[in-house]
Amino acid sequence: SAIEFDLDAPFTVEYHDSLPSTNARARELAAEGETDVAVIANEQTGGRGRLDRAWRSPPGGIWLSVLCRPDLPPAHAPVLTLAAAVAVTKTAREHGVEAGIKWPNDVLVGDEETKLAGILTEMEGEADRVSWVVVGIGINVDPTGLPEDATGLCAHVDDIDRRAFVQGLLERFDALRADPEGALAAWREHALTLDRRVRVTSGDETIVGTARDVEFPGTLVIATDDGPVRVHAGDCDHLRPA
Ligand code: BTX
Repeated sequence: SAIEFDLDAPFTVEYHDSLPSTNARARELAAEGETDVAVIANEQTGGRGRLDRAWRSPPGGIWLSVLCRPDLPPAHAPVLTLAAAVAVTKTAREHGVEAGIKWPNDVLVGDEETKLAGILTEMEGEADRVSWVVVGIGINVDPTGLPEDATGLCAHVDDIDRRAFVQGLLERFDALRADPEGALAAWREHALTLDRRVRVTSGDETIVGTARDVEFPGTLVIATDDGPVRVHAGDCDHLRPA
């Protein structure tokens, strides 16, 4: 099939030519008691972003979801989204694409609002420990037919070896998930959002100020005229330059 390639990954890998959503498939596997599985599809017919937005997933992209059961309380799980963003960014740079991270969950190329990749983390669990986490990662390869503000790896480099890309990505994610503080430090190093004027909408609220820092497990600290305001990733609807 188009997507099947032999990976030597730190996860059990399940390939599909086409799926509605790799996150939905990973959630099924979670319900069956599985863990440490990476679900990879060549195409998604019902890919999802945050807040139930649609995620365009044409054939030939990198659409994957990692299912794991980390020893973390649900409130700390956002650090895995940061870890995934770092893994995508470092791997893209290794393949010659100058990517950077926009808080909370987007990987962009260059300074512009051109989205190379998005991450959707879902979880279930009790107050003190997650039962499972699914980290869904969508990376555009061919930008044709994607939204205008999207880009793909092939817009920046001639040739992308998806097998090598996914292999590097999964290895980095595996290392970073075991090292939340390291993931946070690496996030800061690759951030496009810090020290910029931003406008964050969160429900009915709009916060305008300068993005100063990201604190564990992924909270953005914005310096406003009224002092610092902290925004949790899950509460952010949009972040735009201000
Ligand atoms: P998000 O809610 O931050 O971004 C979704 C928004 O991005 C959409 O409303 C649309 O404007 C825009 N968009 C849609 N498709 C694309 C695209 N291919 N490239 C760039 N922009 C786009 C981001 O959500 C999280 C996306 C996670 C996707 C992965 S793919 C594997 C896994 N399975 C699944 O169903 N979702 C995840």
